[in-house]
Formats: sequence, structure tokens, C-alpha cells
Amino acid sequence: MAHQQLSSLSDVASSKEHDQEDAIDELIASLPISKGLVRPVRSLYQNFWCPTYLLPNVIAFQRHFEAKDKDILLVSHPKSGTTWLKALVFSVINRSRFDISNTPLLTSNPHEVVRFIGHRLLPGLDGMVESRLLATHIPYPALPESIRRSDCPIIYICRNPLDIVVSSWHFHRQVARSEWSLEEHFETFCQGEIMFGPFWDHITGYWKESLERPRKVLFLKYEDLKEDIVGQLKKVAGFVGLPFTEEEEEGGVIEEIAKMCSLKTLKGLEVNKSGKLLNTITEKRSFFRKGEVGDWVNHLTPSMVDRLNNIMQEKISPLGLRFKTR
Ligand code: PAP
Repeated sequence: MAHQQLSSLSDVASSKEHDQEDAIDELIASLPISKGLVRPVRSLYQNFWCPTYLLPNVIAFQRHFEAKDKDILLVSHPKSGTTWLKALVFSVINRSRFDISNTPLLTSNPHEVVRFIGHRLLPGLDGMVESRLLATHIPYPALPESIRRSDCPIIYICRNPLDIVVSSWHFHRQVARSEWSLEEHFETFCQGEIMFGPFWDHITGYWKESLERPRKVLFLKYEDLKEDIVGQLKKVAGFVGLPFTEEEEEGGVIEEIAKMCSLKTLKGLEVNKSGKLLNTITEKRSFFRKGEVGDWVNHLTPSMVDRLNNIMQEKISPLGLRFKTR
């Protein structure tokens, strides 16, 4: 009898799960779609373009993720400095455990050391009890409510869109191994239909939140990191409640972290020179290219620059946000 009851309860549970899966499939089927090159189809979900195959993960993340106040979430629009930020913040918060002689960054790519959550689901997250360092590309309004409501800090990195479009074009061509022209890519980018775009909503969503809740969201710029990495690292350490001590500053700890996480060092490590990222088709070396501010001058025509500047002036500048572009 008890057994019968149990099996009928589990039947109910599994039929509920099936109903939920059906509902998610129906929801996904109802969304507007756009053709992309690397991920063939993107869906417009909650005002951002998401690769359709990732949507079930995004929805599960939104529904089930429970943030802890001690979690730290790194966020970026793709190609804005994600890899760099992962390496830097990991090094800052783990500096009492690791230094340059034994950091996991020597043997693992930054994307393996700090994993994405939301679009990729993280197995075994519950086992990570202490402060969890996680990353996502999901726009602010689409984050799980538990992240927005909790005190877990968010560190966002943005980059000037002229360099993002060039960087993402190189990346997509490499991943898709195809002759995707810069013109086609630029058009998609300006229409906002790039993964996790439109870029202007992504950037301004986190920018507004950083103004309203500066203790919740730290807003960093790739260009500022290039200009003054020591100052920016101090900012990050203070923001996560682990400011550098005088002794650490005098001992050169900040410079050591900056050097370990520099493009030159990471790109030169064997672990980042070949092989694919865990469970993906992406070559690890494709995350490291030039890492310059202003590489767009070598790629974009004057009319492309005008068009993108106009979009920025219309969508981003009114909020008081400016970029260094060279
Ligand atoms: P992702 O969003 O797919 O993870 P992301 O790391 O944000 O990519 O962007 C890659 C860019 O950051 C590349 O820029 P580029 O194409 O203009 O060269 C890459 O070279 C740059 N990059 C990667 N690691 C570093 C680093 N340690 N320091 C500075 N720039 C870096």
C-alpha cells in the first residue's frame, strides 16, 4: 500500500515535471527568432537575444538558483574582458591560498577556474559552500530574483562597443570556421541581435544598477584596467571586502596578480595554447588575441564608426556613460 502510494506520488511528480518541460518547450517555440552564424538560431527572450539551445538552462537558472550573500557574480557582455576579469577576481579573493607559483591559472584556463552559470549550468554547485565565484553573460533584468534581492556583489566589466564588435567578429569567425564577413557581423551587432544583446541594454542595465546600488554592483571598464590595473585591482579588492594590506602593497602583491593575469602571461601558458574548453567546441586560445584599446581603427570604415557612435550617443551617453575608444 505504502509502496503503491509512493509510486503514485512519484508519478504525479514526474508528470508535473513533464508538464513543466512541455510548457518551457511551448514558451520557447512562441519566441521571435533570429538567424545567427555560430549558434544557428537565437530567441528573443525577456528582451535579450539568447541562443535557443541555452534557453532551458537560462529558465532553470532563473527559477531555481538560490544566491548566497557570500557569492560573487562576474558579469559581462561577451568580448568585454570576461576572461581577464575571471583571472583577476579569482586571484584577488584567493590570494591567501595561492600565489604565482601555485595558482590554478597555471594549469587551467580562466573559464575553467571560474565557471559560467545561467547559460551553462554548473554541476555540483551545492558542494561549493563557501564564497562561490560565478560568472554569467545574462542581462541584469533577467538575473534570478534571488541574485537581485540578495547582498551578493556583482562585478560588471564593460568595453567600448567599437572594440567589442571587432573582437567578437574575430572570435565568431574562429569558432564557426567560416567566412562571416565583418559587414554581416557589424549589421547584426548594430541591430542588437548578437548573443545576449542588444549590447546597449546589457551595458546600461548594469550601469543604472551600479548608480542606484553602488555596494551591489561594481562597474568596471576594460579601458580603465588597461590604463591603471593596480588602481582597479584595489577597487575590486575593497569592493569584495578584502582590501590589500599595506604589507601586501609594499610587497608587490598587486603587481604580481596583474602580471599573472596579463594577456601576455595567460596567452603564453601551455594550457591556453591548445585544446578545447570543457564541454564546448571553443578553442582555449581563441580567448586571447590582441587585447588592445582601439584595434577597431584597423577594421571599421568611417561610416561604420559613425553608425556605432550614433547608437552609443542615442542609447548610452544620455545615462552619463562614456568610453575611451583609443
Ligand atoms: P568572452 O566574453 O567570450 O569570455 P572576453 O574574454 O570577454 O571573451 O573577450 C576576449 C577579449 O579579451 C579579446 O580581445 P581582442 O579580441 O580585442 O584581443 C582578448 O584578447 C582579450 N583578453 C583576454 N584575456 C585578456 C587579458 N588577460 N588581458 C587583457 N585582455 C584580454
